[in-house]
Order: sequence, then C-alpha cells, then structure tokens
Amino acid sequence: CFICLPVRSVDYASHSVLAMGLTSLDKIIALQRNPANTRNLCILAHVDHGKTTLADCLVASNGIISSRLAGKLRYLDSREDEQIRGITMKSSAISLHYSNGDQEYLLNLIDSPGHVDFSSEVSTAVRLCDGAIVVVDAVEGVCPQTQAVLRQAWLENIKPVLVINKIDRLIMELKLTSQEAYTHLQKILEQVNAVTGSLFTSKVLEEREEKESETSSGDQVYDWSTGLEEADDSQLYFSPDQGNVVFASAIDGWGFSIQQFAQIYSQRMGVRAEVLLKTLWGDFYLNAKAKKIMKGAQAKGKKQLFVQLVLDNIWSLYDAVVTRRDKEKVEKVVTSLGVKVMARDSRHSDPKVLLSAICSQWLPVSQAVLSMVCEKLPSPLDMAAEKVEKLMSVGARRFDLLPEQTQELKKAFLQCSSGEDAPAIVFVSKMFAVDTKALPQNRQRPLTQDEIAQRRELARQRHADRMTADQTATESQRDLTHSGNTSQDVQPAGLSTGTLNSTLFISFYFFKHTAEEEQKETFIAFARVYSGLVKKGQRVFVLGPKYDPAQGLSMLPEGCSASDCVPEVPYLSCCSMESLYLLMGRELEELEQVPAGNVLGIRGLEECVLKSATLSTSPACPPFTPLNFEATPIVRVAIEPKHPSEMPKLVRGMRLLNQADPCAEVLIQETGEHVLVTAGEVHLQRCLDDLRDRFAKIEISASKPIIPFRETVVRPPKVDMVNEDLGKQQKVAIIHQVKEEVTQGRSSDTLHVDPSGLVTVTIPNRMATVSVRAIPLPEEVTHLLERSTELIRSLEQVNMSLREGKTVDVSLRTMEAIAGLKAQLENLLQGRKWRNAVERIWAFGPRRYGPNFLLNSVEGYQRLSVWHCLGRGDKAGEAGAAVIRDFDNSIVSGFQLATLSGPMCEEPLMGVCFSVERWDVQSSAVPQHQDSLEENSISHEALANSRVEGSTKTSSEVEGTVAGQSQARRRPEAASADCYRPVSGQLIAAMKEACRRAFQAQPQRLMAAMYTCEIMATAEVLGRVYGVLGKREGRVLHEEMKEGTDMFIIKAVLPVAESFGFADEIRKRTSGLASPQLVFSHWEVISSDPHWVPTTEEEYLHFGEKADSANQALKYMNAVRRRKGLYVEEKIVEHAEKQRTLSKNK
Ligand SMILES: Nc1nc2c(ncn2[C@@H]2O[C@H](COP(=O)(O)OP(=O)(O)OP(=O)(O)O)[C@@H](O)[C@H]2O)c(=O)[nH]1
Ligand SMILES: [Mg+2]
Repeated sequence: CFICLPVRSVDYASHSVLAMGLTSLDKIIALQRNPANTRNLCILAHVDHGKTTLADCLVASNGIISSRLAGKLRYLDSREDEQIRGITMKSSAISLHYSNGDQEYLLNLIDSPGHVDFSSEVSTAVRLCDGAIVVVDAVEGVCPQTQAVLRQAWLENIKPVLVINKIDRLIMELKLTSQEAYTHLQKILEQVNAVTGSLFTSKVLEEREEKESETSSGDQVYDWSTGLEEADDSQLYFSPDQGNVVFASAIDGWGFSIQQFAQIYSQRMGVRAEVLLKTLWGDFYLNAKAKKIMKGAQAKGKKQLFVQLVLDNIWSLYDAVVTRRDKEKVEKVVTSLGVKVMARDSRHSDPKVLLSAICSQWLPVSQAVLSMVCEKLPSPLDMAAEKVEKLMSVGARRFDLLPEQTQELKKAFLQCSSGEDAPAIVFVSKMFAVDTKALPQNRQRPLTQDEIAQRRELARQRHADRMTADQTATESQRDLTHSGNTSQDVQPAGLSTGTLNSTLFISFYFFKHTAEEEQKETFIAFARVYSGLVKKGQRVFVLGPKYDPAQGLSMLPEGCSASDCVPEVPYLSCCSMESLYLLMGRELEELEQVPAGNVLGIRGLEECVLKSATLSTSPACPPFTPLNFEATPIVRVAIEPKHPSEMPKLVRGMRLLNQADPCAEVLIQETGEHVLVTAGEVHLQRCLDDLRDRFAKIEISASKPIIPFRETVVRPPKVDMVNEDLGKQQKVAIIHQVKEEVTQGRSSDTLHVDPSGLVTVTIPNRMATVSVRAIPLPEEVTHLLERSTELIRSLEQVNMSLREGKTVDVSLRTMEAIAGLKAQLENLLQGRKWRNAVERIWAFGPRRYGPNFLLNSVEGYQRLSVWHCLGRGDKAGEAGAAVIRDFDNSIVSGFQLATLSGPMCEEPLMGVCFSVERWDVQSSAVPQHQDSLEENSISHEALANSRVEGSTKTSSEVEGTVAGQSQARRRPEAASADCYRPVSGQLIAAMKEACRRAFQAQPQRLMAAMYTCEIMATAEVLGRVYGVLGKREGRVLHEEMKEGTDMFIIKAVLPVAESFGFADEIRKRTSGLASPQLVFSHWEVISSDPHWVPTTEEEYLHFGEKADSANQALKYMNAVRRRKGLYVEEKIVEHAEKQRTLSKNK
C-alpha cells in the first residue's frame, strides 16, 4: 500500500467529513421501514484487494467524505493501527442511501478485513448479511482468502456479486495491451467460477446422498451425475452479461458494468441494448462492412467487442492523461465525454489527479456497484426458507423436531414484518467496544441559550462553595483525610449538611470521576433485526447457545414476556436494550426504534452477552447456529503486568478484551499464568495494543509465544542417523538399549516392562494389575481422527445420553456420518495387528474426543463398543466379567490423563493407540455399594492432585467426566480397611503410569504444528524467499508461474515454532514484494528423535559426543520443559576443545 495516513494527522472536520453526509437521519429512518428496498451486504476479499478503498468510493457518493479523498482516507479503517499498517482489522458498518431511477434504497454496508488473522471478523459480518460484494484484484486473481470468503458466503447462503478491481494495474504496472487484458480478465472470471462451481457440486452431491439414504432403495446402479443436471446453476456463476460483474479501479474512482456500455452504444450505434448486452462480453466482433455483430472473433483474429468498445477507450485515456500527458488530446476527451474538470486538477503535478477527476465523472464506480447491488442482491424479504431452517437448527438437532411454536417462527423470519404482533428476533454477531465519550448522548454539541445560562449559574454556585470551603478548610482538615479513606461510603453532596459539605463534594466528585474512568469503554452489540420492531428500552430474552426452546416453553408460563418476573430457565436471561444506534462507520446515531431487516448497534447487553447471542421476545425462539469460524486460535502468550500490583487491572482488561474480540481466547493456566490465545501474529499484536491502550491501560509484558506440540510414537526406524541401514542385529541392540534405559532403576515390583514393549503395572495394594502396549496409529488414521473431532464429540454425547437412558434426537445425517467414520476407520486399519480393532475401541482421548484411542484387547472382557449407538453392536456383549466392569471407568480416566500430557514435555499425545492386553482385578476389591461413592470422591482427588499442564478448562473437563456425578463424602470406617486409596483411584494412577511407560518403550517423537503459506513473488526475489524458508525449516510444496504475469506462486509449509517474524522477514528481504499469509494446516512428526544418542562410530564422528547440534526435536522439547519448569537434562561442556583451538588460531 502506498498511501498510509496515520489517523491523528487527518483532521476529519477540516476535510468535510459529515456524520450523515448529505442524507438526513430522518430519511434513513424512513427508508428503514421499507425492507423491500433495503440491502444488507458486506465486502469480502483477500487482503489488500481494495475493499476499504471501494467502500470509500461508496461512502463518498453519500457526501460523508469528500470524493477527492475517496480511496485515500479509508474512512472505515477507523483504528490508528489500521491506518498505519494499511490493513483492516475489524468489520464495521455504515448505512448509505442510493436512488436508482424512482426507487430509493437503504444499503447497510459492512466492510470486512481480508487478513487471515481476522477471518473471524468476516464470519461476524457475513452472518448479518443477505448479499456480498466479492472483490478480486485484477493482477493477483483468486487468492487463498478469496476462496475462503466465497466458501463462507456459501455456507451462510448469501448471494455474491463480483468486482474485479485494480484494472489500472493491468495498464500501468503489467503494461498489457487491451487485448491481453481481456484474456486475463476472462481467466480471472474462470478461476472465480471454478471455486463457486466446486462449492455447488459438493452441495448437490451431499443433498443427493441425503435423499438416497432417506429412500435407501437397494439400487445398485450408481449414477454420478444425478442431481447435477437437474439442479439450476444458471444464477450461480459470475458473468458480465448476467449483470453481476463490475470492472473497476477503486483508487482512480471508476468502474462499470457492461450494461452501462450497452446503453451508451445502443444509442450511438443504433443496435438494441439487449443485443449488445449479450454480445459485449464474449467472442463477438463488429463487422464494420456488414454493420453486424458476428461470432468467432478469436478465430478470425478480430478484436472482441469488449476490447474495441470498452477497454480501448480506457486504455487510450490512460495513455493520454498519464503516460503521454497529451494536453490537447485530454481536452478533446473531456469535451466529448461532457465532464467538467477543475483547473487545479488539470494543473496538478500528479496526472492521476486529473485522471480520477475525469474517470470518476465518466464512470463513477459507486454508480456501477450500487446499481448492481440493488438489482442483483436479495432484500431481507427474499430470505430463503432453507437459510432460516439452517439458522434455527442448532448442531445436530433437526428442524422438524423442534417444538411446534418454534417452527411457527419460521414464518416470522420469512415475512420480516415489523408489525406490533410480530415477535422480535435479533441476532448479535459480536460485541465491540467504543469510547464512552464517543456515544451520541455524550457527544459535544452546541449549547442552547438556556443551557449556557444554566451552566453559568452552576459555575457561580461552585465558586461560592469553594469560598466557604476555604474558610472552613483549617477546621475540616482532619475530616478531609478521614473522608479520603472512606470515600466509598460517601453520599452525594446534596444529602449532607454543615461544614463538611464541600469536602464531601470533593471526595464524591473524586469517586465518581474514578468510576467514570473505569467505565471508559462501552460495549455495543453488532446486530440485525430479523423480525419485529425493536424499541429503545425494550426487554428481551437473551438465549444462550445451549438454550433449548422445548425446555423453556415447558418451564415458562404461557404468554410470558421478558418484562415479567420469569422463573429461572437454564441458558435464558432477560435484558433491556438501553439504546439503539444506527452504525455510521466511526460514528453512531441514536435511534428510537429499528424495524425488521436492518443492521443496528445495541447498548446495554454487556452484562448478558459475551460475544454473540440471540435475542427475542418469544421464548420459543431457538438460539441461532454458532458462527462458522475458519481460523483456529493457535498463538498463545502468557501476559503479566509490568508492576505486579496492577494484576487486578490486567484481569479486568483481559476480560474486556475477551468480550470485544470474536476470536481471541483468554484463560488462566493451572500454573496461574494469564494466557491469551490469538489467531496469528498480527492479531496478537492488535490484542496486546488494545489491552495496553484501551482495556487495561497498564504496561504489560508478554511472554514469547507458547508453541503447541504433540507427542507421539513411531515405528522403529530402518536407517540410522547417517542413513546407514540398521542391520537386524544393530537394531535389536538399539532397542535393547532403550529398553534398558526405560527399565533401569525404575523397574520395581509394581512395574514390569517386557522387551516387546508390554508394560504391566500392579496397584499398590496388589488387588489389580493392568498390562498396556502403545502402538503408533497409521498417519491417515490420525488425520481422520483429527478431522472428525466434532463428530466424535457428538458420538460421545449420544453415548452419554444412551447410558443415562435418555432418548436423543440426533439428525439422521449425524448418525450416518458416525457410521461413515467407522467404515473409514475399518478401511484404514487393516492387517493382522488391527483385526477387529475398530469394534474394540474403548474410548477416544484426551478429553474423550482426541486423536488417540484405547483398545480393548483383554481376553474375555466384553464391553459395549463406542459405536453401540449405531445399534448394530450385539447387546449380548454386555455380559462378561462383571468384576472388572465396575472399574471400567478408572481405566478410561487413566487413559484420558495419560493422553492429555505425555512424558516428553507434558504436551498432549497424538496418533497413539493404547492396547490393554491384560487386566485382572481380584474379586475382593469390588467395593460395597456405599464405598463406591467414596471411591469416586477420592478418584476426584487423585485427579486434582495429578498436575496436568494445560488450561484450567481442560483439567476441569477431565474432572467433570470422572467425578462429575459423585459427591465428596468420606466415611472414616472405610479408610481403615485399606491403607492405600480405594481400588478405583489406584487404578487410575496405575493406568496412567502404564500408558506413560508403554509410550516410553516405543521410539518417541515430537509433532510440530505446521502453517501453510502461499507467497507471491517476482523472479528476482525468488531466491531470497527460498533462503528465508530454508533457514526456518520450511518446505516448498510447489511453485508455479501465474499466467499472464511474471509472478511466481510458491506454496510452502513452515513449522509454527519458526514462524514468528517470518512475514516481516520475507517482506524485508523482498522489499515488500512478497507478503505471505500463514494458515494453520496440520501436525507433522519431527523426524529426529529427541532421546537419540550416537551409537555407531560413524554417528559419533558425524555428530560428536553430545550430538545435540542437529537435534531440533531435543531443542524444542527442552524449551517446552524449561518453560513448564520441568527437569531438563543437559550436558554442560566437559572438554572445552573448541575454545582452545579457537584461541590457538589467533
Ligand atoms: N492500483 C490500485 N491500487 C488500489 C486500488 N484499490 C485499492 N488499491 C490499493 O491497494 C491497497 C489496499 O487497499 P485497501 O482498500 O486497504 O484493501 P483492503 O482490501 O481493504 O485490505 P484489508 O482490509 O487489509 O484486507 C491500498 O494501498 C490501495 O491504495 C486500485 O483500484 N488500483
Ligand atoms: Mg480493508
């Protein structure tokens, strides 16, 4: 970006920024009542493709900013750091007025950020809209975020239109001819359509599958194209002749759709506009002799109509004005176009000024874009029934199983009525903080005569008070100090009497002032009304994401409203909307009421809404489906105040930050650290700035980013570290060595490790033993489990409800997906080792849904499989050794704990199967009924005692699974029976120990989180990009040249651990030409063994005795251990040969 204006240096008042521009507030209020002419839309694109610049042009069309500044001001980037960095970091809305012919429209426009770190802000914007403008840079074409936003739009069922922006770059930078540019533009359209096409196909196929499974006929013939042919996709694609594409250069202020040119030329050429509309884009040419438009321009080597009639004009204008600066020609053009150019523009030293003065009158981009938006994007009245059902059915619940009253509400959505009897339904997609002083009610405005008089009177009185205070100062000095200490108890001045009056007034003032200081940020909900008319001060129900309308309706009296005193219902609360605002970019305008179909801001919800919520006057309303977030927060840092005494301020600040950001997570780790989790480096920086300047207002220090790792086991390697084939004998030797290490000195009478890696642990009172083996999972299985987290979670929920004897209303689709997962696992787990393994899966972990599993290989022990909800498992399986069944839960808990933090550096495990091969419990260990209660309580304690690294959230989750149902109750008699803890508690610990030892008996590896990134770079800087990637352990996946440009696109993966500062370094090394975006992609095993020591002569020679120079895994492991305060085994320098040689050489 070449124009960055720090906010402070821009004085908006002097640049004629008007809060409402040329449109009055009353006008907007009137327009709000007509949903047919309202459009809620957002601007989506890859980073830097020109969203905010385009928004500027649209905003300027309403006179809110001057059109000279459009594109330079970036009005909607209201934060200082947005202006400095030149990227948008939050989505913000503005309401615009547009008249098209005799129709007047209200456009609620939301500008969104394009940087991946802020993709959650895109989700919040997309949810509130019916349509979107997708912007694509004409040079860069479709980029990763372009695909991501198209997918998001698709998922939310919103309709997109396309703006191909920065066409000027094709002329000035790439220096393409108009013909080449046409081919280039065609390619871009193809790329965009390919993305939508693939989204559409996958949806049709999915629907067909659903239909088939519903009818489920025994048809064996598989016709892959069914559905695709019938489905109507004509509206789906972008094509200039459909009127859903605009070509633009937002920075120069021009843009057009082919409709405009069709109209211009139909008059000039005497051809019907409809004919031109169909032929202006495509392989048509003008046969001058025959005066006909003919097909086949390319074959005949003719210029396409689009090139001849449209592009050539623009190219010659740029040529005359910018390249040749040909005054005469320019004058001719100006007169022929009939535009007015001011003298100062034509004299300006920068020819671009003149250019944009001409173009923005000739082909104003706002006109082209806004008319396309009004014609092509749906109004709130056009909301599809499908979208409504999707919004209303949360998670796995089916729409037709919702209570009848709830299903009725669908009509309210579709009608979008603002009538008195329509229920109010509002969705809040995010909360944002504004400075309290900036709220309209606190804004400074000119004082009226009366107010001035009043103020004068007040000032006079204050002066008189001060005089009396001075007189009594000596007497009341003691009181002053006293009242200073107890200022909190002080009452307002008016309530007290006597000489204390003024001192009290002072301390009251002081108290009030600090309270105000604290409340500097006010939270405003970013929301949309879907039905009804919301009024200022109205009370509504706030429905949490877990609220169940069926439960709510049964518990609340009929016809009850939020203003009544309602009984307590889970996940339901009441709140009043204190103020309603029209969102005008950086300004807010107060409103009395807002009808259905509009975007608005609401004050007064900060107590009941954390980040998003559904509000309604009807308790039958279900909470909306959660927002689709694309990014996973992955960068964690621990935060401390510079001065320890400011801890409370930090805690409060972090709470506010958590509320104000849709994606940031704030948690307190068990170690007591306050941890902030963000989506990436840029996001982290913004959160820290916010914390420092707005929410905590203290100096803070942030730790280095905490990089997550995973621990896993692998199959024994076949080659050694110098790539020599490990002979069978040697291999055995090495394994023995490892075995020895594991067992050395640690093996005791309660622990036995056999050479094959089977670990047997006996509990202290010798009542039970358990034997476990760790087996690496095939890579595809790990990936599958990782991808299916949500599904496994639903599976676990279903199983839980079945165990409790509840019925569950899961959609058919979810059950099918579960069956599909099972089939896929069966498919992947082939071979003797895995025979029947999928049926025998006991549990997933950690947290019951992680990418590891526990396998039941105990002979003669049959238990329900995790798949029993599918109904195919034989119920007879329940019979078996009843003795050990009682302790089933302990084994699972032990496994959960072991997978939550591994032995290498207490990070979670991944891709490990723990197979329980033997498990004996003596029958005398079976508790009496009463004991079982106590046991549970102790197992709870055992869990709490075992220190689990990770957030408190995770450890409490684990506790909840095991001990949630128990109550701590102790019976002294029982304790005397056994000096050890009761068996189930011991078994948890024993199982955890067994898993850890079994893990250590295998070759262990660390797994690193990997980012993928796409870097666009020119040939000259390519080498340097490779250099930076290589230095940071990155790997290039592929490299290709972008057609029609001299740019290379490199796709690479890079460990998260090496990514900090990567984007900056790349930018510096390539002088700003390449700027990568990092997206979390997957986990990858680091091939080096952190426990490796050289064993052969070659290895010794190659790596030296300590062998830690090349061991990246060891470095990572030790760094994590050090951070967690764990023991780090490090050899200190024993022989300082190196230094000696160095000094000799000198
Ligand atoms: N040459 C040219 N540059 C443009 C055009 N439109 C925008 N730009 C420049 O592209 C850069 C990015 O523009 P923005 O409008 O901030 O892009 P954005 O899409 O809002 O970026 P994010 O919000 O950060 O995703 C700025 O330097 C603009 O001046 C255009 O039509 N032509
Ligand atoms: Mg922007």
